[in-house]
Amino acid sequence: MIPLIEKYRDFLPVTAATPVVSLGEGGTPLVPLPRLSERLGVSVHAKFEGMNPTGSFKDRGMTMAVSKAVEEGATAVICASTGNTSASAAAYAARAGLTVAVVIPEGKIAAGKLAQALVHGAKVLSLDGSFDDALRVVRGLVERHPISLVNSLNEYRIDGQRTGAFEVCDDLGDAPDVLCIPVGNAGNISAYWLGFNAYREAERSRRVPRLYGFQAAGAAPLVEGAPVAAPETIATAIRIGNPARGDQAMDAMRDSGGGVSAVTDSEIMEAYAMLAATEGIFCEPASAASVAGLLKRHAAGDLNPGETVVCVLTGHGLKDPDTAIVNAEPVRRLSADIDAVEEAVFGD
Ligand code: AN7
Repeated sequence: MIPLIEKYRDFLPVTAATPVVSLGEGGTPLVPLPRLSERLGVSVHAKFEGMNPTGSFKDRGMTMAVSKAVEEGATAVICASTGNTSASAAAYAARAGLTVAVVIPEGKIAAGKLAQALVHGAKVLSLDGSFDDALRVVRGLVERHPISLVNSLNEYRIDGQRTGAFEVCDDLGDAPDVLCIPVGNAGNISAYWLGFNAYREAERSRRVPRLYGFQAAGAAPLVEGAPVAAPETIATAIRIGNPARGDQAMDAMRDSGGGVSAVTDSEIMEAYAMLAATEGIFCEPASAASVAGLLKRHAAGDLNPGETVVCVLTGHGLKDPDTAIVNAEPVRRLSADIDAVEEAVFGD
């Protein structure tokens, strides 16, 4: 296992004294999507971040945030979360021997993520409110207590998440033309932009991509230009109405020549099902927003033929089994009888 911090040590604010807390994060596959590429006339790849140790991209930032928290003498960490940050914080805190509290919006976190936070021993606190309420509360708490905030407001999280951009460039031999990425609290898209620019400055790549960010239509404050008081979407990971890094992300998209747009829940679920059924990739609904968004940008004429596109699939589909099952064909129940099974398998 090569810890992500070791692989990109030159680009990260660590020293020989930093205790590296790692679970083998990063090094996720850049998977070509041949069917989608043929359909769109561009070369599409998925950066499958679901292959990180806790099943989401959050691990890239969490290895940094928790390593630095230990270096700085913290004994406890806290975050607000729509689910994946809490799963990652819980795992890395367990690894480091820190106590961890996670504050989540009531009833709106996918089953797999909740299971992870619980099994790693986090104190799980469910608020009657949205993610935005949870973040407001934890920001207040860290003012009152010496506890380390590991949301993406923490700069070390952003430092670590820049490595996603580094890996994309290493795999392609340069940056892609276009990066499509879901946007919630707007930390990851901000980190990718910093990463692509840092890599170009270091002459490890020659260009930077256009960034197309995508929010769910019911939770699209950056598209609407104002916070959304009651965000709602099936993609619970990005059910966020007031992104902490919204301005930074908007600047990044503008400077890159890209932009932000919204995708509906039905567009998200179509892309989700298509990826699973025709490309063999099971990502969570929020992640499929990047592919739903690519289809929308393509239809609007925003892509040039033959361009290289990377869609960041931020989390694994196994995070949210309930959404997968509810939206699929029902399981057929049969008697334990060869004729019944034969009819079911070979009949129409
Ligand atoms: C699968 O876990 O905000 O724009 O608290 O889990 O950096 O917030 C999750 C966000 C995209 C959006 N895809 O990233 C949390 C949380 C998945 C996510 C996002 C999230 P940001």
